[in-house]
Amino acid sequence: MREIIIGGGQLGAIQKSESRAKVVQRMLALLEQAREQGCELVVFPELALTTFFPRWYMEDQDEVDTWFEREMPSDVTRPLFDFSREHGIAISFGYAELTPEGHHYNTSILTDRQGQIIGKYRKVHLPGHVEFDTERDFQHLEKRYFEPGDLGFPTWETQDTVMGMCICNDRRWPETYRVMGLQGVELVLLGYNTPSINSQRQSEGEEHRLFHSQLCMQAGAYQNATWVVGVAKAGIEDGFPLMGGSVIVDPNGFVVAKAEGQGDELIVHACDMDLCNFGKTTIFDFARHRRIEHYGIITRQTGVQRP
Ligand code: CDT
Repeated sequence: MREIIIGGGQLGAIQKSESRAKVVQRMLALLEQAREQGCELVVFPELALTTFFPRWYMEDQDEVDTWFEREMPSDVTRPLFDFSREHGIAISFGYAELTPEGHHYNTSILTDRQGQIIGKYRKVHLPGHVEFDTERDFQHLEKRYFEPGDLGFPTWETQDTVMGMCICNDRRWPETYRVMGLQGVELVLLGYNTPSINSQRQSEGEEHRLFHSQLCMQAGAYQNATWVVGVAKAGIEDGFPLMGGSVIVDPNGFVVAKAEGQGDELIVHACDMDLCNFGKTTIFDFARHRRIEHYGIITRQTGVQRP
């Protein structure tokens, strides 16, 4: 048995006016709960340190850059890394990254149990749009503020487990999980900020959105025989609702832990990484069963070409 006690640190709403320092205090409170429950790894949401700023249209790049982190750890986030080291709890969380070369990414990092960053992922599937869209009930400007990630979907061996990360919209794409699956991933960590309503189709409400979110994570877990930990930033941010629904999904696709509310909430499960072995050596033994001679279109072609 290779057990890791994993916490999903769902965050409730973060208002536009709220400081990073205050959010870090909330994350530390969740980490303290996680410590009491014996967690060895805690996963936080996408863009965990601030409100979901891509809902706000901005033209001034200096203003945009105020939402980005130029270093990690920074003075304000260092207490998270200190807590990780002092208590032997690895952490993963998302933030907006501004590199020294001036690139903007929607990023997640993973530490080891000594608080050292051992993995970085930059979001590949950026949803939304570039310009202000008058047809939408609210904006989703990730394509304006971020560049697509340039690191692919790497995996890392840590805590005797192959781990990978993806971010929010990535969870809807089977390619995300399969690229990591082909590197033997046993634990996929992901955070999200998902509006409770579709800005282009009001009839698509929260129940519908929660269903799609969970459907994707359960499918990704089952089809790659991997654990998936999906963690929301939820609640109403300056009048705009984000859904909750944080889950831990086992390698059979079953949900084994689920958040109940839309506030700060820790979900916990003792995850045995050896549960991945059966699927990986039978129905999803890729080496024996995949037929790559028929999959070329997946990397040759982006959009649909009808017959
Ligand atoms: N943050 C993020 O990626 N949210 C998207 C919303 C899609 S609608 C533009 C998601 O897939 O949940």
